[in-house]
Order: sequence, then structure tokens, then C-alpha cells
Amino acid sequence: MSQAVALEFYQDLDGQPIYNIKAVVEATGLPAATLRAWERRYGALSPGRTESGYRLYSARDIAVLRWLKARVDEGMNISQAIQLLSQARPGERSPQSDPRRVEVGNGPRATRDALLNALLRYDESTADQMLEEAFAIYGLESVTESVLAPAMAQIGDMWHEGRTTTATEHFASNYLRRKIDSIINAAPQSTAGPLVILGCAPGDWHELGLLMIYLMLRRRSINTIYLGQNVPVEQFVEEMERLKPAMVIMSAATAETVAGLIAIGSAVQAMPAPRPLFAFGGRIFNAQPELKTRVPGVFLGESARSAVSHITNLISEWPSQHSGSILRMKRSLTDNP
Ligand code: B12
Repeated sequence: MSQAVALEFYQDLDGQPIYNIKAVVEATGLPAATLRAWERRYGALSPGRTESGYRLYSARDIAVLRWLKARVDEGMNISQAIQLLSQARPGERSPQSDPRRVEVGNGPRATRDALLNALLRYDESTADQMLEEAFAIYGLESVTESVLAPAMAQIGDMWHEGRTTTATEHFASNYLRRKIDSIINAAPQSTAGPLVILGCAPGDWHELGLLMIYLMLRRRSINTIYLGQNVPVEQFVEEMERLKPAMVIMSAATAETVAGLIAIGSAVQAMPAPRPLFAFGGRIFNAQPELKTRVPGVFLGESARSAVSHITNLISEWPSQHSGSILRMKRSLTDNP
């Protein structure tokens, strides 16, 4: 097989890191972005660094990159090529033999399962490393949506079904919630532009869907305030009159908490113009779509992503001194009676 050729030369090549990235781009024909992606996503190489942090590659690294490029040019995908590399370099540990990389490289679902297993063992350091890898491969929002939130829901289900102890559930849920908070906190709060206020319906403690919306809006520099779980009806209107939001978004996850959401929506609709646009969503409206017609507001869709694109569209058309005309127009187009 062709990799045996690379193996012979590999043993004789110098392992000293002396070539900068420009030299390696020229030597291999691979763009710098690909070199960095192969390193970050697949751990193809671990180049040295100069004192100022620039990557330095060895002749061995260049041989490995040429070998990988040849496999990719032959039609192999890069993760298969990297797995084969361990056979081409016996005695060297392939980065793909690290179980954390294998799981994360197998997609968000495999990452979520592996992450849950680590959390059920209270193994925080493996969980941290998996997430760091997953963020680099899939991005912060996809990991939040496809790994962190479903992992939290799964832990909740396991607890409901008695498949995990309360202590384990608390540990795992707190760990995942801390991760989501750290992503939220990394996006500075914007205070410019129309204000969007988000909160869970009175009596509702299910906040994950709304938290994802908050996270995505904050990362898009939208002026937001997150009120959290179980927002009380009392003094809500007074607070809105003081804050003057352009939009109030409320979520409900259970049939029992829809009444509170309707109460807040009705109170907002009764505010004098220019009043905020009331919008809503949540698990129960997906499970029982007929409930949507009872809410005096704009339904934002079945997922956090659909809500965010809906909200950003509404916000982008918001006049700086809003006169209420857009509000009226949107209401006539999308509001329930
Ligand atoms: C985690 C969880 C909890 C946690 C919530 C922690 C937290 N910080 O959020 C805790 C332990 C507090 C909890 C409590 C209870 N829970 Co609970 N819980 C769950 C569980 C396991 C996961 C929910 C979740 O977070 N899913 C992940 C998120 C991302 O999914 P999602 O909410 O569906 O969101 C998606 C969409 O709905 C949408 N979306 C969500 N929010 C919004 C908002 C807007 C504006 C828009 C547009 C879209 C949108 O976008 C998301 C996808 O992108 C579910 C079962 C399940 N597997 O769903 C039960 C579940 C929701 N809970 C349930 C119940 C009954 C309760 C309790 C009453 C249990 C009890 N006896 O004490 C209590 C109290 C509930 C209350 N009053 O609020 C029931 C609800 C049944 C019903 N009536 O419809 C469920 C379905 C469990 C079950 N199978 O019976 N729960």
C-alpha cells in the first residue's frame, strides 16, 4: 500500500520543529486554514511554537501532511486518512486513538452520549476536554443546541425514570448549566437597539429552550434582558412600562403554565401604545398546537433557531423611534386575535 512508502522515509526524517506555516503551505500545497483545521479538529499534528506563539513544523510533520494530502486526493476522507496514519507510523500513538477524539469526531450525538457517560462517572475533566474539542469542531451554538441542551434533557428524563440518583442528576445538570452560562457570559451584553425581554411563564421552571434563544440573541448583539424561570404576573406591566422593551418573549413547557402566559400576554396587549410586541413559544405549543390560538401574541416557531430568525427579522425592521406602525402591521399579519 502507498502508506508503506511514507513510513520508510518518516523514520529517517528530522523531528526538529523549524519550518514556519508559510514554508509548509509551499511544501505541501495545503492552505494554512486546512493545516490549522486538521490540527485542531483531528489532532493530525502537534506543531511546535515560537516564543511568540507561531507554529513551527518539522520535516516529519511535512511528510505526514503530504501523506495525508495524498490520501485525501485519492478520495479518502480526512478522518479515515488519520486513522490509517497509525498503521503508517507504527510505534506512534495516533491522535484518533484517543477515545475523546473518536467520540467527538463521530458527530454531536456520539459526543452527547460520551459526555453523559463521563458525567454519570463524575469525570469532569474528560467532559471538559470533550467539550473543548466539540466547540472547536462544531461551534458554540451547535454544541449548545445539539449536545448541551439534549444532554440536560436526557439527564432529566433519566432522573424522572429513576435511572439516576438525585445527586448524579444535580451534578450533571449543574455542570451543563454552568457551561451554557459561560457561553452566554462570553458574549457581552448589548445595550443598544430595541430591547427584547425574555422570561418563562408564571410557575414554569423549564428554561432551556428560552436560554438557547437568549444565548443566540446575545451572540448577535441584540439588546436583551433574561428574566429567568417562573416570572410573576404581579408588577409585570409596571416593570415593562419602566423598561420600554420592543418585544416581550415568554415560554411555556406545560399545559398548566399556559394560563399564566396568556395572563401576561393579555396584560401586555392592554398596555397603552406604543406597547411591546408580545411573542411566545415552548414545548407545550409544539405538543398541543391548538393552544397557540388562545395566546394573544406572535408564535415564534417550534425551535430556538426558528425563533431567533423570526426575532432578528422583526428587530431589523424596528424603527429607531418606533411609532407603533410596524407593530400594527406585524400584528395584522401574524397575531392571533
Ligand atoms: C429538564 C426537565 C425539568 C427541569 C427543568 C430545568 C430547567 N432549568 O429548565 C425541572 C427538574 C425543573 C423540571 C420540573 C418539572 N417538570 Co420537567 N422536564 C424536564 C425534561 C426532562 C427536559 C426539558 C428540557 O429542558 N428539554 C430541552 C429543551 C431544549 O427542549 P424543549 O424545552 O422542548 O425546547 C425546544 C422547543 O420546545 C422550543 N422551545 C422551547 N422553549 C421555547 C421558547 C420559545 C419562545 C420558542 C419560540 C421555542 C421554544 O425550542 C427548543 C428546541 O430548539 C422534560 C422531558 C423532555 N425530555 O422534554 C420534562 C417535562 C417537560 N417536565 C414535566 C413535568 C411534569 C415537570 C414537573 C411538573 C415534575 C414534577 N412533578 O415536579 C416539574 C415542574 C414543572 C414546572 N412547573 O415548570 C413534563 C411535562 C408534561 C406536560 N404537562 O406537558 C415533561 C414532559 C416530563 C414528562 N415526560 O412527564 N423538569
